[in-house]
Amino acid sequence: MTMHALSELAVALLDGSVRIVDLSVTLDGHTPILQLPEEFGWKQSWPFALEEISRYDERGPAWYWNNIKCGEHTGTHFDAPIHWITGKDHENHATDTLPTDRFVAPAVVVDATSAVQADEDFLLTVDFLKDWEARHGEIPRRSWVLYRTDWSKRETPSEFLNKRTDGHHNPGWDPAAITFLAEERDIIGVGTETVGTDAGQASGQEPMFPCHNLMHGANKCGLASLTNLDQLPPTGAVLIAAPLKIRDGSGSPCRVLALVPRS
Ligand code: 23J
Ligand code: MN
Repeated sequence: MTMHALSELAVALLDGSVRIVDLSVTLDGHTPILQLPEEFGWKQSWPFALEEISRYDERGPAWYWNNIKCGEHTGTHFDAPIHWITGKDHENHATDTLPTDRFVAPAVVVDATSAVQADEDFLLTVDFLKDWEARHGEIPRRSWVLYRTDWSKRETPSEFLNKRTDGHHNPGWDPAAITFLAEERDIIGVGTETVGTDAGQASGQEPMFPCHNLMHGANKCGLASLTNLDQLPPTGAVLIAAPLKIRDGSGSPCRVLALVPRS
């Protein structure tokens, strides 16, 4: 008699042969957020803020709760296809309408830490992905591709955002790599450790913000500000990443968890 996969999972979660790795950053007033370019900065994204309503005190003797406030793209967050103009005409492309199969899916981890150590503006290429595939097998369709850079290990918000006089500097994508993943591998989306899914200098790429442009143009999703990617195997993890069900939302902070076989 074969057990159902879910019964096996339930046992594995209990006996520790499947671990749960938290890929999310903590939200507080210091959580780094993207600054929009001055010329478009009519409104800026709200940083995360918390207002205490009561904490077992005169404002509420038995209950603790807070008001919270932030932009949709704050901390570890989900980018829905509707986020970018190229994705605006897809169906079911917003946080409330995305099919739930986007929220639980396998993940592969492409380790580019040494390339990024040598060049903080490193752009991941098709050749890099094909070299990864030669070692780990073809990237399965309907999976997340997580771009490990160890960028999340940067200790201060200013080191993490890495803003200089000529703008932000952090790794990103060669546009052809995004087209390859979207069209030839039919992935769910990509996840990065940086504040957004694109390079710091992506406003100067062609097309500008290629990951946003081409991923969302292909009705695919993004995850940004991930952490703990160094705790994942190159293949074999299952990701749970679901945005809040904001009506017509472009994205949402989310708790991203990875189920990982204990090695
Ligand atoms: C708008 C413009 C550029 C970027 C972003 C948003 C994000 O990173 C985001 O969180 O979607 S890079
Ligand atoms: Mn975003």
